[in-house]
Amino acid sequence: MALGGNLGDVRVTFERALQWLNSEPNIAVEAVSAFHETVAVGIAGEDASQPAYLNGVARITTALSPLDLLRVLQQVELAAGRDRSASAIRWAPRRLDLDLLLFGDAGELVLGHRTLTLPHPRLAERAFVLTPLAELNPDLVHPVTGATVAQLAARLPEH
Ligand code: A4P
Ligand code: MG
Repeated sequence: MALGGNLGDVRVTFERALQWLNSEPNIAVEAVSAFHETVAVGIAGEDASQPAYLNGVARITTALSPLDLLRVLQQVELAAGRDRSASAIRWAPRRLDLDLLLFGDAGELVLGHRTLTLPHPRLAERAFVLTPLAELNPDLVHPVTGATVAQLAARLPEH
């Protein structure tokens, strides 16, 4: 799971979100990366006019289906005060964004559902996700590209 946010005290929001998830009966938070400050990425690339983001990733064990887990993540986003009416503006600043990156014991699930795409469609190109993911699980294989997380992170363009 990816955590992102660029409004409010994001570190506190992340800690609360992780506590909330861990208190759910069917969810255990197993590992959490460091949180990194990152330049906002907009539709046309990096966008320094938006507040900087804090990003991290967490590994979760769950008995829930992917869609049920997504529903819980969306409840936590709302509880964190994310204003979904503002999300008519794509990639608007937000207090908390929780995305599913990979699912399955080896991250192997491939899913193209109306409300959930796995692996996350932009995982392979995003430094703000790959860098913390490579901290936790460098050897996970992206089931569509066949590359490991460490390989994908190494392929990112230099800034
Ligand atoms: N959805 C489909 N697949 C997934 C998935 N694997 N995980 C659907 C989570 N959701 C998934 O997401 C829109 C819809 O995507 C959901 O209703 C769900 O059914 P959203 O969270 O409501 O909206 P969003 O996050 O604004 O859109 P999107 O397209 O998910 O944006 P991204 O790709 O998450 O990008 N820059 C930096 N530095 N750090 C960031 O974290 N994040 C974004 C948002 C842009 N720039 C950033 C960052
Ligand atoms: Mg999202």
